[in-house]
Amino acid sequence: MGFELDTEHIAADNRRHFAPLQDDYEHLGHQLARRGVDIEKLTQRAMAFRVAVPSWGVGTGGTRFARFPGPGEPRNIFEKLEDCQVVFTLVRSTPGISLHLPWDRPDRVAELRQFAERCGLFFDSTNSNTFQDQPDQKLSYKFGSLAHIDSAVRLQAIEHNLECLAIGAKLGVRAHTVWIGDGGNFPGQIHLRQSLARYLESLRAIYRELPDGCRLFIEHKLYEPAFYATVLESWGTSYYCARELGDRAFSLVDLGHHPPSTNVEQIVARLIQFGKLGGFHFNDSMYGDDDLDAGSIKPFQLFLVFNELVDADLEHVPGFDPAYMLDQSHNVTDPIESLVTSAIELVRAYVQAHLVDRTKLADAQASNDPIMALQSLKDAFNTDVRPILAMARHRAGGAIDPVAVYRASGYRQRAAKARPATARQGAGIV
Ligand SMILES: [Mn+2]
Repeated sequence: MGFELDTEHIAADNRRHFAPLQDDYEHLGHQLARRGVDIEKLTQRAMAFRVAVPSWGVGTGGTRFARFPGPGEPRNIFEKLEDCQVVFTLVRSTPGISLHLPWDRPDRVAELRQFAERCGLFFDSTNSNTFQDQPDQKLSYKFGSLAHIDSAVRLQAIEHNLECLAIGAKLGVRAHTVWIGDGGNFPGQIHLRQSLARYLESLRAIYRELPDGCRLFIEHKLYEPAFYATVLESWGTSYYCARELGDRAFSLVDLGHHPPSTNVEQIVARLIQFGKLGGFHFNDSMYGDDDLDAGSIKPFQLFLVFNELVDADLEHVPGFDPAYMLDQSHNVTDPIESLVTSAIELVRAYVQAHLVDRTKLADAQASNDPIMALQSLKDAFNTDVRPILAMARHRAGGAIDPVAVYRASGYRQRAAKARPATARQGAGIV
């Protein structure tokens, strides 16, 4: 490609920022020491945190009204990996890629895997798509896919998922995620119980073919594209299906797939307790969308979700091994900048959750002291951990000030010259 982000450029910028960062880091270190916290342990945690980037996330997304493409958008999966490499180089916490099929179906799988490895990346999971029709497709998904009334459509949707599993096995992925758009727009359109039974039967056919070392994640969504009833509408139905399928089937929580004002952290806690939390699609939303950047609207909720995750991790809950992925639609931002800042928001919530004084919290709960319980959470949430995040990036070879470095690098301008716009398939978001 010839327009990579220059790591010397990052190093030079870091040298300018290092002295003030060191000051802030030492000051925070003293403050945390008074609370009995070792800042170095938190920095180690921050450096170890990983979240996967979706292959579809480096292109500009869109709404059902319009899509406004930006300059230098990647035109194929190789160019998408180039942009993912930029995100990884800047923040150092995003080496995993969540691959969408068929949007990013590789012609030569081995070549793609090697290319990813040369970029310092790997494929974390595959995602199937039976929510839209492809040009070469025999039967339409207009009225559903895995839960369709016609067994021939269901079979076609199953076979697509089996193809995903085969490609995923060659790429070495550890999970396959299924989200379907099946549902009804009007009361009476679908039989509520029979459609779920058909969905489950289709999933069983997929589950049976799971390669060794691969987990199946099922993703629920309250509504959209179906506006009256979605087949897999809630975490409860998702849990039921995952339990029916077997030990390697898990529920995936997309933060934006619930009604507004839902206690998502409690859903997370329930799924952990029931041994069925498989992974996350992180994003944020104000109303009913699942499109905004993680941590942009409800950072306290994100912190509370991570509080549950860290609590389970510290307790060594058996089988607890959630996969973290971003799933956002970047409609008005440079996708690289959104992915960089979102990845940082996740590390922030993760580190802050590690700051919770769990003894104090347990004591407050045991003595029915809601104010002290809340305060133990707020003490963690209100701690400005930016010096820890910046130091973690710096030590891992990333950028202290990643968005500024990226903008100054001219990467997007070079990409615009190297990648003239072509007609491309519309980006969707699940
Ligand atoms: Mn999702």
